[in-house]
Formats: sequence, C-alpha cells, structure tokens
Amino acid sequence: MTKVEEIVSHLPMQPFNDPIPVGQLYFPDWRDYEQSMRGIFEREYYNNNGPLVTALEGQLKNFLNVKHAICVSNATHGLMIAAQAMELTGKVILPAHTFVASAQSLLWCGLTPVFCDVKKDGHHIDTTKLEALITEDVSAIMAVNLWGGAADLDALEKIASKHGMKLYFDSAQAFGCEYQGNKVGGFGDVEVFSLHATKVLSAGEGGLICTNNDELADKIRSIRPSYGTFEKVAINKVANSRMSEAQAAVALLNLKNYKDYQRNNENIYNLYSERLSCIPGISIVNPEGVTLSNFQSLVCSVDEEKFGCSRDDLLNILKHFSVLARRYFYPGVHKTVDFVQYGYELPNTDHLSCATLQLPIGAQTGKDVVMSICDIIEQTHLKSQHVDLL
Ligand code: T4K
Repeated sequence: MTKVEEIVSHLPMQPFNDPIPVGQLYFPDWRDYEQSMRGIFEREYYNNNGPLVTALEGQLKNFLNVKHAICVSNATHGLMIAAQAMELTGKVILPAHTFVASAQSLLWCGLTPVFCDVKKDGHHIDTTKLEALITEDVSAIMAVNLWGGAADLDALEKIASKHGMKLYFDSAQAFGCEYQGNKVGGFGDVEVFSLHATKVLSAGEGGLICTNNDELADKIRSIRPSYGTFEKVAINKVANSRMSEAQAAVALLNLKNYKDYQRNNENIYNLYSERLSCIPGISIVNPEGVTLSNFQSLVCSVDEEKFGCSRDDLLNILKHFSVLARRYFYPGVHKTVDFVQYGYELPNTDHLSCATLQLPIGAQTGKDVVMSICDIIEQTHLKSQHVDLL
C-alpha cells in the first residue's frame, strides 16, 4: 500500500457526490440570461461589437476607472494584441511563476521571454532582480498580478520609466482588486484581464484590455476585429479576437452581481483561514500588495516536514474525495518544454511550484464544502503522523 492509500483507508469521510472544481464558476440566474439571449435573437445582432459588448465596455470602463476597456475573446489573445499594439521587439521580462499563457502570448508574437524569479516571501516578480536582466534588446516588462494580489506596481513603474521601456500587466486574475485604493486596470501602458469561467468576473470565455492611452486603444481596436480595418493595420498584425454578444450577456449580468461574488469569496477565504491556521505545516497565502482583493484563488503552501506528507500526496488524497485541488503553477514556465533547455535557475519559483496548492473557492464552495475540505486536510495531518504505525 502506498502512503496515500494507507492514509485514505483510515479517513472516515465519504467523497463528495459531485467533484468540487477549483473555482470560480459564478454564473447569472438562468431566467436573466434567457431574457438577455431573447434580446440578442430579436435584434438578430450576434457579434462584431454589438450593443451588449458596447454596453459591457462602457460599464467596465467606469467600474475600473480607465479611459478604454476593450473586450476580446480571452486574455491570451488580449496579451498578444497588447504586445502587437505596443510594437514590442526582442525580449520581454516576465515572471516564470505564472500560467503558461503569459509566455505563450510572447512566443506567438515572435518575442523572447526572459524569466525573472519571484520574491522570496511572495508570489510576485522580484523587482530587485529585474534591472540585472535588462539588456538593449529588452523592450518591455510584463508583470503578473496573481491570486487576487498585485505585484509591486510602484517599483515596476519606476524601473520601466527609468529604462524607457513599456510596462504591461497580465492581470488575468486581478479583476476588481485595488492597489493603494485604486482599481487595478490603469497601471503601466496596458492591463489585460481574463473573463474565463474560472475567473471572478466571467463571460464564460473572454478577455479585457485596458489602457489610458488613446493611441494604443485605437491600435488595439484595429487589431481586434479581423475585417474592415486593413487600411490602418497590416494584415499580418490583425487577429480575430472579438467577444460575442452571448458572452457579453453573461459578463454584464455577472458584473451586476460582482460585489456579492467578491464578498462570498472573502467569507470563504476567512473560513479556510480560521480552520487551516490550526493545522501544522499548512500556510494560507494572503492576497499580496492589495488594499482590496477579489479572492480569486485560495492558495496554501504545504511544509512536508511539519504537515506529515507532501503537497502532491495531499493533492491525491483530496482527489480521492473528489476535491479537484490544483498545483498551479507546476512546473514553473521556465521548466516547460519550450524553455527547459535554457537552464534558468529560479529558486523561489521552483520552491513555490513544489509547495503550493490551490483549493476550491467560488460559486460551488459553500460553508459545508469548506468545512469538509478542511476536515480532510486536518485528518490527513493527524493520520500521517502515525502512518508507520497504522
Ligand atoms: N494569465 C494568467 C495569470 C492566467 O491565470 C490565465 C488563465 C491567463 C493568463 C489566460 O487567460 P485566458 O486566455 O484563459 O482568458 C484554467 C483556466 O482555463 C485559465 O483561464 C486560468 N488562467 C488557469 C489558471 O486555469 P486549466 O486548463 O487549468 O482549467 P480547466 O479547464 O482544467 O478548469 C479548472 C477546473 O474547473 C477543472 O476542475 C474543471 C472546472 N471547470 C472548468 C470550466 C471551464 C468547470 O467545472 N466548469 C467549467 O466551465 O486553466
């Protein structure tokens, strides 16, 4: 019997009837959506920046307090379009502790990612290591705002302006977060959000590009639709990346409920925090650097020695009980197939990729679910202390 099998065989609880996904999966009431869809069918206008996309862009612009909010098909495309619009060349510095899409967007644009480590005591780019990576062919920094937290925006803006480089943000996970009382969205040259189903504001699938720069906004809009703009932008720079009316309908209804989603997440976070803080070897990651978080993710780190089993063993035990926890991000992007040959040494990123675990949060994570997940983790700790004796 493996250690995991042995521990599982001594845990008294039953698996959940339905798997508990990692989150967020907030969706509007079906009847409201039905009404929105009926409107789309009656208007017979389904795509190409119709009235719902236009309304959504207006509301998001106000909500985030930015000059331009431009909806696109998803954040990965949003990052690609942002890079094209800023006319980036050569290399772009970014953290490796991120979803692969951050680096993927650069490769699609023919740019070369240069990976920077994250802070020793955090999950965001280590701004003290940035300047050593800046060479003549670096045209931009792409910082990533993770887990409902934010990178050190002040330090990043100082460094980018000192070196005359573009600064943009993969804020895929940061919708609604506030940095020093200001909504994330207007920092750097451009910020890109994800409106995927697993994000706190969802369009099902979708993305959002924000900027306060009129000229950049114009370019972004020209690149987004694939047709009718060829006089302005070269054909090879144009990407069909529009959001449909049906997606905008979901996002508009979700935006109305956003505050409830945020509060619900915060309550779930507090419950986990209370329970998990009593379990040796488990530390919950607080949203970093923000004055208001969306609590997009519930991340904790596992200290194998104190907890009694490894992060991966705990993941497998949770899976046995139908809890679909995730080890985002494993491996760090620098260790994925495209980059492993460059031999990057990023010890803090490597540590996080081996120690952290993401637990369910969001629409499907009621109080009972949180309590049961915490029971499984607590019992795992207790049983793993005696595994040799079991
Ligand atoms: N930058 C960062 C920092 C990001 O985190 C992301 C995306 C991006 C850029 C790119 O944004 P997009 O281009 O996606 O807009 C998921 C999401 O697909 C992805 O959006 C997210 N970050 C990433 C962290 O997680 P997967 O491949 O791990 O997700 P998946 O499909 O396995 O879903 C997660 C869990 O949720 C599963 O248990 C299944 C469940 N689920 C998922 C969906 C979509 C449901 O139960 N229902 C659903 O509708 O990437």
